[in-house]
Amino acid sequence: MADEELDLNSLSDEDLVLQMHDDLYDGLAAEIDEGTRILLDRGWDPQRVLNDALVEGMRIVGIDFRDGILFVPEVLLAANAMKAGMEVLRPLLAETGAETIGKVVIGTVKGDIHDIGKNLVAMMLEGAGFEVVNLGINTDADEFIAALDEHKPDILGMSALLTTTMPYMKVVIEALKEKGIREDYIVLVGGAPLNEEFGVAVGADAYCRDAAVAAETAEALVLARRLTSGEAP
Ligand code: B1M
Repeated sequence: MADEELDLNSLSDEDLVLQMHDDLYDGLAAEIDEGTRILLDRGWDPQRVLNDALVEGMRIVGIDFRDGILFVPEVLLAANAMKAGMEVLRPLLAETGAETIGKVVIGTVKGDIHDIGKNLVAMMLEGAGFEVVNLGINTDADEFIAALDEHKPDILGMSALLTTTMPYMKVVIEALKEKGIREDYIVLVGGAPLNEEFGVAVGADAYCRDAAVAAETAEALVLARRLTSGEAP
């Protein structure tokens, strides 16, 4: 096939990004790794590579998944390819000159195995100077609470990608209230089906639309809390 011979380096930036959307769709992890490196070598900002090549490619996959054109096995391959690109970007996105400004425990809630967005949030938080304890997927209230007890973070972050799993965030927050520890933590929630209203309804401190907003919000709320508690920022 002609595609197998394609030299990604010979493509213009625009064509390379379109090719990466195709490669992500086809679950070609090695090509995504290579394309990501080429764009970085050409001077692209890591955030631009992430948004234009990877997240946009995944958006296209999501549309065909919704419409029944792609199925779980194919989407898993696409997710795997996306992760290959994210691994190249990870050290750059998590690069920070700043000293540690706080700690975050984050996980995808019970019943939900989507982790790409949550992992991106974790990377951006690291980039903003947070130490991140990533609990992974399918995390229940007991696991969240055990991690809070163990790591004593400033922030609890929860991710959900399914309308069926997002209500579990309220279960976790209620469990924190029952234990009398809700106010010990800033609770941030995010995930594609959520919105501001939902964040308020479940009793979170903030809903974060994307990874960049999560990092900004985390920083702002931690600094605000330190100022009100009289701690030095
Ligand atoms: Co799933 N899936 N999936 N899936 N999947 C969606 C979410 C869906 C919208 C697809 C669709 O129909 N269009 C749909 C949900 C419908 C709904 O509930 N309304 C869906 C479905 C139905 C399912 C299954 C039920 C399918 C089935 O089995 N029949 C099943 C459920 C499995 C389960 O969890 N129990 C399932 C399975 C899967 C795969 C395993 C195949 C795979 C996941 C692989 C993985 O994550 N390792 C998968 C994928 C990849 C998707 C889509 C295509 C892409 C998700 C993604 O990674 N987006 C997705 C369609 C879509 O969202 N367009 C879909 C890219 C990522 C960068 O964005 O995750 O939104 P996102 O994260 C953003 C923000 O949301 C925010 O910041 C991130 C970065 O900017 N954010 C946070 C996220 N978490 C945050 C936490 C925070 C803050 C911000 O904390 C502070």
